[in-house]
Amino acid sequence: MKRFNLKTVLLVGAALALQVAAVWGAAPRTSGAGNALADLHTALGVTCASCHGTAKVAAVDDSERSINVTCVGCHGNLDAMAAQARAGSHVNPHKSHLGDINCTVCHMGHVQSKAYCTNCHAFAMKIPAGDPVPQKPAPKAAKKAAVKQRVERADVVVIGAGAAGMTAAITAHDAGARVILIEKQPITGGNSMLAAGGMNAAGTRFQKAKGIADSVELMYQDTMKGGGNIGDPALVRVLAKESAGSVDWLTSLGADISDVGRMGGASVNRTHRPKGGAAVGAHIAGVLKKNAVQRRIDIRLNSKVVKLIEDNKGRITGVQVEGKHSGLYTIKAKAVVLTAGGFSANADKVAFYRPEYKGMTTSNQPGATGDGMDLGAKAGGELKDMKEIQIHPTVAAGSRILITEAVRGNGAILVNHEGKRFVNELTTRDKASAAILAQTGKSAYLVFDEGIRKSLKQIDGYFHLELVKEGATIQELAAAINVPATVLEATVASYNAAFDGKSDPDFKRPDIPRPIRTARYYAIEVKPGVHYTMGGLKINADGQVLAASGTPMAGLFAAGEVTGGVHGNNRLGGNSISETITFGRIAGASAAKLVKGGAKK
Ligand code: MEZ
Repeated sequence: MKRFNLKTVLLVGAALALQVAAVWGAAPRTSGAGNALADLHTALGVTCASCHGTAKVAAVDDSERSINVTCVGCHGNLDAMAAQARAGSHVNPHKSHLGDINCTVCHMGHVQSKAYCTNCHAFAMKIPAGDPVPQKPAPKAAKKAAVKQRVERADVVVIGAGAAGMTAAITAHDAGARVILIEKQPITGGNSMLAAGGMNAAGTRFQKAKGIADSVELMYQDTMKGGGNIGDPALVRVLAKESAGSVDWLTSLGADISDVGRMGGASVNRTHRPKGGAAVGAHIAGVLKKNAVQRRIDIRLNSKVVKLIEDNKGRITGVQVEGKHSGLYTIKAKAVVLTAGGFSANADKVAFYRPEYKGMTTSNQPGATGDGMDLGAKAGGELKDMKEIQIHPTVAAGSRILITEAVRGNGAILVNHEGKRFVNELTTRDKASAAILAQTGKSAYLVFDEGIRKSLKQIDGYFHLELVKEGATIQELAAAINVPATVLEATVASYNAAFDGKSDPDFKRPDIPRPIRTARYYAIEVKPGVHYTMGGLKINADGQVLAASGTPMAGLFAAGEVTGGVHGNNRLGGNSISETITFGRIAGASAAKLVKGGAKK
């Protein structure tokens, strides 16, 4: 097949835009906007068969892997595309934390793509063939249901391919089960992909190497206290006890989580992240995906589970799936694991449970809509703590970009529009968020210096996204963010004195690892945003979903944010990735045990 350079394709495509209307009648299924890849390619004389193959034109698998092979064949892979980035552009969308994703995630083939970057980033980004265009509504599932559905079989179906799902799938696979991992979004990773600060674990080899004295009991106590002592003690014990083993497990799969820092509410440094302080989520999601692919686990993207299937004894025996291209079908399974995440990106649901959060931004990916909880509840699972919704104190103002708590952990302070500190920056998220919402403009500035910047690699990303204001002196920084210079100078001087004296009399911050005295000086305006939903399906320590009666539901397991009970009324930073790995391993192992006949249910 002829190789096209993307730049050429797009330039020629633009020049031919007027001709597109003329060829429209001859074009295959298009978006109707003249700006889908189908339109651009057709205008260039590229036939349907060039992309879809001749055997069965338009036969595209739900994961769109086949079509992606063709895109890559002509244009090169993401690395090749990233290498061609336009000079002068600081944004290189082909090189991102989303990892190795299909071209059709952001560029629409025929129907509107998800255009992931523009879902979260505030900067204007013109994505070729990525315009949001009005679409004809997709055919209703009910119509397709009229035709006989195909039925497949698996030992274990895992619903949701974030960290918990990929972990459960890998664990069940390694225990001998035949696993299908279903994901409604066009990419794997879920919210875990966006996790920034790190993974909490107590008593790890990395803590020991740094001389950090921690214990399972201390992590348990911190987690219970941070969650208002309403967390399920049995689940919190498991989280703390298994955490070091989960770090070892991830490390054995190839992850680097050797750097250790501190998050709010922790008594010691126990938040593990890649060396140099890179974001934890994209790294871990990449490692898990690679391991799942190496094991040839059947991962199906663009596939939404619409129903859990029960037998006449109430056992969960499979799922009904709606594939983007394949329509409705059934997978019969001996065990189903729900790992579909929380509902922070479902504004209606958030407002239903907490009307006061109506209209608030979220740090979550768009798929975090709570479908997994709905599926489990509809099948008889008990929901708990649904009103416990976490507001993260530091989402960059005017965006959905989370500014990781690790910036504060590594030394940054929160300053109000009057130039003053107003809270212990390492307090728990509920308290820090409430303190920010009480300030002028319901926002604050996160202030740090070059030393703190150098201590945490992920800060570079905030510069890249143009979220940072700066100055060569504190005075210059004050001018850049429009706060009184003398007040800001006094605030920083007093914080540096607290660092020198190892005590923070004003706000009782428990740990000041660095002062703020190395030019340049930086500030990011931050506002609280919906970050995490602590509530969800009730589970036991084996990862079994519990019915209202308290008895385990036969064949149904769950792990991660879809569950409730681990975090009480406030999750500690770093406990989410920890939960996904530990409970993902437990749910995967329990499901495999059921398949092998070793479990009660
Ligand atoms: O666990 C989290 O939510 C987390 C570590 C977030 C962050 O601020 O980085």
